[in-house]
Amino acid sequence: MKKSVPVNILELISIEGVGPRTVKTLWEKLKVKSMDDLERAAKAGKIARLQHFGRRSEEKILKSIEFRKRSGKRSLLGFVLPEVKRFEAAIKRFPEVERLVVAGSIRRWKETIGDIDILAVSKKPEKVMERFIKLPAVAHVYGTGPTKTNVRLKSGIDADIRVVPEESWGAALNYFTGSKQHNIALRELAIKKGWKLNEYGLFSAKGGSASGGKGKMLAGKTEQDLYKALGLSYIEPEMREMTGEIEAAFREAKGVRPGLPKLVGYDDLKGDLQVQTSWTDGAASIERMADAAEEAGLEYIAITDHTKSLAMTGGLDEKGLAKQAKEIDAINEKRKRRGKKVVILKGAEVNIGKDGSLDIANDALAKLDVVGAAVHSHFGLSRAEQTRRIIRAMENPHVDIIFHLTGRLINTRDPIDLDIDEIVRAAKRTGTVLEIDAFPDRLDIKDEHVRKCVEAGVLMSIDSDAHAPEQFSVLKFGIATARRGWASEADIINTLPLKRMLETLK
Ligand code: DGT
Ligand code: CA
Ligand code: CA
Ligand code: ZN
Repeated sequence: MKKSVPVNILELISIEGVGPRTVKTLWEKLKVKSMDDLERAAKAGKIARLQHFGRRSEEKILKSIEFRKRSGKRSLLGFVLPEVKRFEAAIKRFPEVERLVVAGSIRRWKETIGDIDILAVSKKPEKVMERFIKLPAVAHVYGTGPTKTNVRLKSGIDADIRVVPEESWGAALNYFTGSKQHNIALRELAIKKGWKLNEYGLFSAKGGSASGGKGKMLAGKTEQDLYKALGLSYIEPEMREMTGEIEAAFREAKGVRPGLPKLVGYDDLKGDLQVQTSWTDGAASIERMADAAEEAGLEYIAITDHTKSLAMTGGLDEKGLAKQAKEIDAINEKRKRRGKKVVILKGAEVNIGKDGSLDIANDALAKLDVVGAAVHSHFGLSRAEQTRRIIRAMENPHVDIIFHLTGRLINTRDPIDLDIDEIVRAAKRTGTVLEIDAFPDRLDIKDEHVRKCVEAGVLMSIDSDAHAPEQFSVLKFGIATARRGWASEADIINTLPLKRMLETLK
């Protein structure tokens, strides 16, 4: 099949606006095999002349290709983490490895990552390197030495491994976790005290090192003792981005407010307020999604299928929502009898029109437990128009949450243009929750926006946007985004138990 149709389908459909049917037409009519072919055809005006295409779709395709090239090669953390975990587990099984952590941007839970930085403790580093380069996942060895090796994996991602001595573990972990800017600030703090900080430890005199230099080792066996010796409270990896965490950690250590936030924890969510089912574009029934949520340790979920103006998803109208409500009542009854814990809430992901109007009547919205509203079209409006549109939706007394506020798809689609500060003020004024959509290519709102909400006292939800039972596993990326935005448990509405969560909604 591949020989008779030599088309790079995955590459082509990764371009926004190009689906399998378009790929077929482009191949049949223009022999387009790759992104480069497509770009050439579009620039020559050949796409516009095809039936059902036209100049606008040609321009859209060119814009998407340009975006793809611009966004480069950083990988989405959520898409590569399963592979990273498998790789990590394989190395942990080496008998010579005593300790192992994946550091770098992965430990800081950045939304995209450049490479995998692995740090290990071993008394036989050469043996570790020998086994490491023989792992089946390794495609190419850039370089290997007694304590450091760089490779490329078969998936195309680069990985580094470094072996450090046990007594330097904390200093090395801190150094290789970064960020680089955070490290530099810590090193400057040390220098101010007349000390030296490097990946081997914190030393009392310049020129010291664990392996024989002058100066006494002051700290560095653990990260905790390192921060403490520098006069700081411990800073979580997600906050190490040089956005004020050093100052906050100083204040915390001295008992001055505001200190460091106590970040929302990875086990703190009690519910999920955005879940799709096979009533629209999800893959599974309401009941299966509830069972999966139960397995994921949740206590409640809101079913939020799309509404009627998203025709391609089979969006529900008022009648459809009423029918679904009856089914939810019946399923809740049945689950209760069987002693199941997860309560299913009635909701919707209501579509916001160009002017901020909603496609479901208010009396139908009033019957739902949770109303989410979201933008799915008109991504190109001006900042003023987009901002006004969202604020109008927030002003609807039934709209509890704005789902994936900016509509961005990381590496694929830019966010809509918004005045975020004005949106945050409007959310505060109207009591509307802003969602952190946890889907790995959304993470929307992003960490910076979370920080603004925390400062303004605007509540957020962390939702999976699950379209299939296994997708509750993405919630951790939303929690990480909240932590990167300095959010505490009290900032996240779905850390509340069901009754209090419902009372807190608008
Ligand atoms: P990435 O891989 O682009 O997503 O970002 P990181 O943060 O993982 O950076 P990477 O892989 O270049 O380096 C890993 C860590 O090593 C980084 O977070 C901090 C530390 N590091 C790297 N280069 C420097 C440097 O020039 N100075 C200092 N102080 N630390 C560095
Ligand atoms: Ca890295
Ligand atoms: Ca690296
Ligand atoms: Zn959907």
